[in-house]
Formats: sequence, C-alpha cells, structure tokens
Amino acid sequence: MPDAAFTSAFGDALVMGVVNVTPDSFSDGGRYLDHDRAIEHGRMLVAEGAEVLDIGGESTRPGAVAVAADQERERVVPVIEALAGDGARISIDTTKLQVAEAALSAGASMVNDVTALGTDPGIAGLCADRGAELVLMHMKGTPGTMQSDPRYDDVVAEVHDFLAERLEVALGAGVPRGKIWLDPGIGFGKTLEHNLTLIRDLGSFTDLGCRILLGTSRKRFIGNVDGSEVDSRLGGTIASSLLGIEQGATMVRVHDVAAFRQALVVAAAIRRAPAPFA
Ligand code: HH2
Repeated sequence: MPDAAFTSAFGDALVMGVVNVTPDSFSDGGRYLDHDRAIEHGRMLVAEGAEVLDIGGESTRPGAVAVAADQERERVVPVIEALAGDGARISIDTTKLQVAEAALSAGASMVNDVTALGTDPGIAGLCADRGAELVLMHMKGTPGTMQSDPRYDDVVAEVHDFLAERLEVALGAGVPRGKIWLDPGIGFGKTLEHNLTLIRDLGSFTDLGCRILLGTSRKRFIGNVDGSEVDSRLGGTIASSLLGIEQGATMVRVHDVAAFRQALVVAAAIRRAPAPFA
C-alpha cells in the first residue's frame, strides 16, 4: 500500500483499471476473453492499486465488430460476479441497457456508456433506480465511422456543449450530479490535434460541476506524436494522464496500473515537498 502521506493532491485521483473481455480490443484483444484469465487480471490490477475496474465485453476501437447483447452479457457477468464478490468497485463498459442491467445485478456500481445515452437512453433511468454512477463520454460518429475525417470548428466548445446537453438528460432521468462522470472521449472521432487540445484544456469542463474521467491509455494519438506502436505507449499514457489530472481529471482509465500508480504517487510526493524556508 502507498504511504498515506503521499496520497493527497495527485493522490486524490482515482485509477480505473481496464479489463477487456473481448477478442478484438485494440491493445489487449483476446488476452482476457477467458473468464478465469479476466478475473485473474482484474485481481492483479486491484493489487496494483486500481480503485475501480472497468469491465467491457465489446470493443469500441475504430471498425470493431458489434456484439449481440446476450454474448456481451455472457462475457462480462461471471467476471463481474467474481471481482465484485472480492469487494472491487466495478464499472461496466457498455452501451446496452440489457447488459448494464445484468452487470449492476452482478455487482457493478457504475455504467460507462461511451455513447452517452445515445444507444439506450434507458441507461439513465436504470442508474437512477439502482443508485449507480454513470459515465457520459463524447464520441463523434460511431466506432465504424468516427476516424474518417472528424472536423470541429472549436473542439473544446463542441465537446463541452455535447456533454452539457447529455448531462441535462441524465439529471432529468434522476441521476444525481454527484454520481455523473464526464469524459471528453480521447480518440473517439478526433484528430491528433483535437486530442491534444482536449487534454490541455480539460479544465474547461469542470464548470459542469461533475467529476471528470480521462482515458488516454495506449491510444493512437500517442503513436501519432512519436511513432510508437500500441505496446510501447506507456510513457505517453503516463504523461497525458498526469497532465489531465493537473487540469482537473479525477479518474484516469489505464491498462498499466502499477506503472501509473507509481507516477501518481511520485507526482503527489513532489507536490508535497516542503518549501525551503517554510
Ligand atoms: N476508451 C476505450 C474504451 N472505453 N470509456 C471511457 N469512458 N473513456 C475512454 O477513453 C474509453 C472508454 C478504448 O480503450 P480499450 O477499452 O482499451 O479498447 P477497446 O475499446 O478496443 O476495447
């Protein structure tokens, strides 16, 4: 466990570890499709310091194949039951009401909807009824089309307005503001420049009064900056996540929990270093 003295400031941010129970996720597809391996991976991420596990049964990478609700549910429910049974805080990464419902019944307490209620608006009412947290993420287009020439006049203003409107829908359905997370959706219908601008200006979203989630882990924009392949993007993941936290993100979604936890603890320790003449 990290020294409690080093867990404030940067230490206030939560680490969400990714568990993809999919054959085709962009960075770890197929590795944890087997339930036992997914459960083992989730337990390892918790041991490394993940406060939340985001469990998904359908990839959202550009061009990913859609999965039927029954299949998605069968992939994730046993994994959620086991990890929630351990006491882990679980988020279900889904756009489908039926999957979200099954996941909450299996012990999840958060629904991460990358379409921000665009696929199944009933997810908001479900979260309200069950007292669950809800992540609303921005995406321009669909996973199949989102990376074909995305354009914005002002990316920060447009993402902000979209999230503000989705937030009103969620509030209207009875989800309290304190249970809603907003996410600019790095890599979802954005060019390199759009992604970099959104991370730099993440502070622009704090006026909406919700907590902010940022997911940059291993994403293509990092490779667009330095030419790195997907399995060599840890440095870029850490840099972008820390800068995001500095701008107001209160949870970051990462695959490499141990390395990021160390970065967070060291950043917090530096922030807490005594002033020379204090
Ligand atoms: N990114 C991915 C998936 N879900 N959810 C939120 N809220 N924010 C994100 O940035 C985000 C997300 C993509 O990453 P990954 O799960 O590793 O890949 P895939 O979608 O291919 O399974």
